[in-house]
This record gives sequence, structure tokens and C-alpha cells, in this order.
Amino acid sequence: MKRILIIHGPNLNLLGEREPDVYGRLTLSDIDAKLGDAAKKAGVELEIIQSNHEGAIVDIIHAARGNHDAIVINPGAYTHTSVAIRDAISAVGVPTVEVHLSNIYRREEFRRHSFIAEVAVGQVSGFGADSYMLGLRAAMKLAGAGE
Ligand code: CA2
Repeated sequence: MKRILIIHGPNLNLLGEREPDVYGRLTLSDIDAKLGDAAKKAGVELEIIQSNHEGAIVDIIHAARGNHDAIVINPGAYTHTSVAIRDAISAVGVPTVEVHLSNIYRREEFRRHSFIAEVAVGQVSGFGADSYMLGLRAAMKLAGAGE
């Protein structure tokens, strides 16, 4: 069975509590449940992790080598700052899909640059919780699930 790793970055544990007009009303548990359902239907095994810590996210990405067939990551604010997460993704060579709830190109200038985009296979941005569902679909293809 193919294995996909979902990584939620900093502050995403607060989803559904504040800024619903930007990030939607669903909680992270709601999103995880939707991802879990889709993975089950597709016969894919999911591991889902949330961390507020950059180094912990780097460690989680390292552990994906040889363990997971694809990664879906919402790096949160580290998208715009983290060379360490970028390098970890590049180093492990596990195909990675970058996702964002909001459209990062329609917001503040500082959100328009992603360090992750350069090492991700692709990016989904602006579809709320559906960004994760589309990201999972892309990751399943990259993992060769269903082939
Ligand atoms: O749109 C996205 O998914 C982001 O990755 C979310 C990050 C933001 O820094 C990125 O620029 C875009 C922020 C996640 C914070 O989530 C919150 C949830 C509830 C209340 C406040 C923030």
C-alpha cells in the first residue's frame, strides 16, 4: 500500500477559531477527517502531522525518506522564510506537493515568495480545505497509487 505524509505547519492547529474569512471555518481535525476518508477510498495509507517548530518539521521530512511515497505540506508561515525546510525536501527526494488554504499571491507582498515552490513538484493555493484534497490527489498520482 502506498504511504503519503501530510504535514501541517505552524498555527494551523488554530484553524476554525479565528480569521474564518481568510482560512475558512473548518478545523484541522475536520480537514484531517476529509483527507482520511479520501485516502481510505483510494486504498492509500496516510500519516498526518502538525508542528509549530521548524526543526521538528525538518526531522519529520528526513524520516519520510524510505518511509513515504509522497508528501503534502502546508508549511504555513515557514513557506516564506525557511531555507531549512526547502533543503530538507530537496535532500530526501520524496515528491512533494505544497498546499495553501489561502491564495498566497492575493495577499501581502511578503507571502508572494515561497522557498518551498522551487523544490515542490507543484503547488495548490487558494481553495481552502479543497487545496488539501487536490494536493492529496496530486500526491497519490506521484506516489503511483492505483497503478
Ligand atoms: O494559506 C495558507 O495555508 C498559509 O500557509 C497559512 C499560513 C500563512 O502564514 C501562509 O502565508 C499561508 C498561516 C496559518 C495560520 O493559520 C491560522 C489559523 C487560525 C487563525 C490564525 C491563523
